[in-house]
Amino acid sequence: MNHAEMPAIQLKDYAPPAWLVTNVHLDVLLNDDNTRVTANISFSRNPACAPQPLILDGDDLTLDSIALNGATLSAKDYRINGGSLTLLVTPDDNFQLTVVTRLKPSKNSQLMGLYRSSGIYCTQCEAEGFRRITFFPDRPDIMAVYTTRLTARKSDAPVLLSNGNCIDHGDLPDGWHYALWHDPHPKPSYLFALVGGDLSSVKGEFITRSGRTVELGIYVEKGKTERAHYALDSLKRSMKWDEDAFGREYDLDVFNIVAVSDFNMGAMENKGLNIFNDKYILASPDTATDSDYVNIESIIAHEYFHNWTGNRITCRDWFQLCLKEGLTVFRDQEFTADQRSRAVKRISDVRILKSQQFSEDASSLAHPVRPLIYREINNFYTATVYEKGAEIIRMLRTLIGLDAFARGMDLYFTKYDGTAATVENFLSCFEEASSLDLSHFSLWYSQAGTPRITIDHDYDAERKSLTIRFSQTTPPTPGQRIKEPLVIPLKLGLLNPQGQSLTMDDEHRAVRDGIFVLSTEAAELRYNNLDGPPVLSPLREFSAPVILKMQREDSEFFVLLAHDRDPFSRWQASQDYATRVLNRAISTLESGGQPTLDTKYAEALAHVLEEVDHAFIAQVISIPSEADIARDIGHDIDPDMIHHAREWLRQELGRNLRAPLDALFNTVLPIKPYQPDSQSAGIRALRNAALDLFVAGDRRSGISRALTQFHDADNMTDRMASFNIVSQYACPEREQLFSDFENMYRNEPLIMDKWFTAQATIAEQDTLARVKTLMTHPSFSMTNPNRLRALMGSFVMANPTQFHRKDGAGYSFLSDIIRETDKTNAQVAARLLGAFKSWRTLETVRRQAAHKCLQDLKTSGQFSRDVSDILDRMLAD
Ligand code: B3K
Ligand code: ZN
Repeated sequence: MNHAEMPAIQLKDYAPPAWLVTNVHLDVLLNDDNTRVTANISFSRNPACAPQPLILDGDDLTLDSIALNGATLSAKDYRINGGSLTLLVTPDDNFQLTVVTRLKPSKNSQLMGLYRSSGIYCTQCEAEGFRRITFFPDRPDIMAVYTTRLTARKSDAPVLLSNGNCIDHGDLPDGWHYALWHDPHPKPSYLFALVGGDLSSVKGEFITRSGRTVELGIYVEKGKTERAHYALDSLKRSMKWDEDAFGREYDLDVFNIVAVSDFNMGAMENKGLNIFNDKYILASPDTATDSDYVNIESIIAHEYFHNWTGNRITCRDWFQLCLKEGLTVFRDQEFTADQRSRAVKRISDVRILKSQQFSEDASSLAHPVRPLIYREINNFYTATVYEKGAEIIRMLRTLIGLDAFARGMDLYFTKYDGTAATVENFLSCFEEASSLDLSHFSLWYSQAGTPRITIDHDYDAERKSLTIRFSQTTPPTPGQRIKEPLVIPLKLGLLNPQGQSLTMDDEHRAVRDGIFVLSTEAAELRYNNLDGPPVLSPLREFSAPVILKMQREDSEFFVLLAHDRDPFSRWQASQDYATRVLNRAISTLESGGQPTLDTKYAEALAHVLEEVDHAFIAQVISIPSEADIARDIGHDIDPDMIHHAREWLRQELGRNLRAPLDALFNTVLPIKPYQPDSQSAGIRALRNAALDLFVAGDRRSGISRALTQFHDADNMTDRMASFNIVSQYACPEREQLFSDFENMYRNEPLIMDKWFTAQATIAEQDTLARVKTLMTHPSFSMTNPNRLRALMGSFVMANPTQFHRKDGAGYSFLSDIIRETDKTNAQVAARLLGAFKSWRTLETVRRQAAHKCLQDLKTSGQFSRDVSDILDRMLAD
């Protein structure tokens, strides 16, 4: 496909549907490759629209029959054309259509619609998968009540689940059985789901605040129930939190979650029947790391929170995707902050935002949080829609205050419950609650790109006054050359050089509760009666998703790192200083010199190591990633040089911090028997971040310490951390370690994924060959998305020196993978292709190689809409 063949869908063309659906009755006979779906769909004319023919969506369907009010239609009564079915007879204002389709779930490798994963029938309908089950007006503003009857052989699928409540079930002759599910809440087709299979479950219950009992079930592959308890516990905590924090109660008698092993993304919020990638359900201390636990907890919460923000109030059209995703990410971030450490959560969210969203905003794939145009909607489930979408909600709360924000949310839930809403609907609730005009603020939804804020400050010793000048500019992005100033809330602080907080008013009292709102291209603040030049803390809590440019002395970073009262700013100071050191080192290395490290940095870190919030310290001593450094440089990037400089800094820090690190292992934080709580996880995070530096500083004794940890560990976190550290070094013990690991875990696919990833991310010349060999490993499969992401995904996304090999071999490898994967799973192929998105920022040789590779790919054949769309956007001028 190319641009010309892919119609552009534009927000400005939105029109309400001429036909509405009130009820859908589905009768699904699950029978492997002869599955039959009978859909009885009740239509009614939308009185608000001019009469129009009925057009239904369909994708890759075999139509058995179609009947209007019970009378079978003949071929001349309808037309099937590409992806649609048009009814050629004019129906009454209310009518019923009966559509019978045949499906082959085992042959469905796209993992959209109804498919079979390890023998389990399951569905994925968001965004446009329902049309792969039956012909239907597959758009989110059509909300209907669904009743689903599932029939299967009992031996094949003893468990039969769908949305809503189970209202009947029973046995049928010849070993068959059925279950009837009814979901009373009108919903869009993308939230439909069914599951059939031989699954085990853990069950629980939750009593809502109004006293209703909800039956909870987590369904997993047989023999894995022991690993589903944490997911169940996370679900209960999520349900309670949504009642306490947002006043939202669950609304059905059951809530089920099913884990499957072939899944295109993390999880899906189908009404009352969430379907998950098993990676985000299964956990035990022996099989999952602390970060796996954190992910499980937050994804369970995210999908559960969608019940209100997404399901009861859904999106009018797919342009409004951020309405449910940005808001729900914000809600799950707040949940985790309340369950664990707020500061550490903010730091890790900002790390993700910068690494994924800022890089997207700076790339040829940049787009607004609410795009104006798309060709393939699956390509817009992006960090911009999700993470920047969440930042907009956070800024909104900062701007209008906690109380008005809570009132606005309540209004939104009351006014728009049961509807398919828009960003405008959402913002109007906050305008009403705060009496503020949010029209300028709403530009955050339509303007792409990361704003640059420049801050200059001058201290006038004679007048004892400080002037701070702010200016903002947003660089052009594809399709948007001209940018307007945005409304940017900046949480500011002033400290004296001894690190004490200065609380004082600016001349015009423009700063309220520490927040200055920059809404013009440039602005100025003045503080008087200052005895000396203060240190400015410019963006506490990362109050806006911006890139800051500011002239600062090295000493200012050390003051902030040691004393700022906002832990996020302390962490940011550590990262900014490290970035400065790395940039200087790169210049020195480029001119053939040998960099040296100012010992003040190690001294500052040594002080931090004496503190008590271990998870926070772990974040401070983890220096910026190679991708972070590349983003900071922004152009003519040489990944080898960045790698070299970063290795140098890790070695220097490891050497300079040897004594405190040693003390930390031996006396301050000795290994204790495993405990799962978040404080113990913080200790593990710190010990392992410390181990990483220690090994960098002293390879011989470090590796032996890491190997001991690997073999002695009583939990997966410590085992995996030591494994990942040793994998980075071409030491004699490494291959033995790889094979020990393989022998321990060869029957555990999710753990083998970690093994694939560790090997795919080695920064050595022969890694590409290693990856190719691993593709033939018995644990690998080209059709399982988790395996693909673990091996190829990690190589192309998380191994900058080897993917961007100067000879272009990494690029041709990815092209080959795309060509092959696109035939079976277009969504996964398009995601992998995203690894090229920053190709324009590379130095000339690599840039030309990447460009040529993309051009060759484009001309080499027909691709899915998903891949063609990404290719076209990456190559557009
Ligand atoms: N809503 C789903 C994502 C669907 C992706 C479709 N390509 C999961 C989530 O965001 O909660
Ligand atoms: Zn979501």
